[in-house]
Amino acid sequence: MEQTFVMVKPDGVQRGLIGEVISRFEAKGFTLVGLKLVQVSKELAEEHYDVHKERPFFSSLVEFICSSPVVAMVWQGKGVVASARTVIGATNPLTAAPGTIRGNYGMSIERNMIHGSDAIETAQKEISLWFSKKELGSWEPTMTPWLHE
Ligand code: IDP
Ligand code: MG
Repeated sequence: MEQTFVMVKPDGVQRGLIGEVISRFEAKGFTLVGLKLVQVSKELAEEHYDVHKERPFFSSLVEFICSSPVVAMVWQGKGVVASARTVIGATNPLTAAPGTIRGNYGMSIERNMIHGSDAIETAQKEISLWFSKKELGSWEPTMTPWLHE
């Protein structure tokens, strides 16, 4: 089953929006299979954002992600990678569609509250970077037949 990595960034945690993020994915129908609060190390942040290492904002992004705890999650479900990105909204919260998490709660690209993997392959890489196999649950919610034919 498809899985994606979602992280509530330090600003989302500090603003008390962890529950809001979890509620959105739960209500949509996705299944939570991994969840933890992490004080991120510089090494982990640099590895996670490795594709952006040449960008001018890389060092301030890494510093920000390490500045206060994040909440790391793995969500599972059909089409969850692309769907989570839709629920999260565009990178810049000012132009993110209303109704999306970033559209509803953010104003700045440097403080856009949440991360979601951008492709199935990236999701697999990020899940194994952030979680050990033992930390991931395997379960099927009893509501599944009410969400899928
Ligand atoms: P995404 O989070 O929507 O996938 P990416 O382009 O992968 O966006 O960028 C990763 C993160 O880097 C963004 O969520 C944002 O926090 C930060 N970022 C992206 N572009 C900029 C920028 O132009 N200035 C400052 N920070 C940026
Ligand atoms: Mg990205």
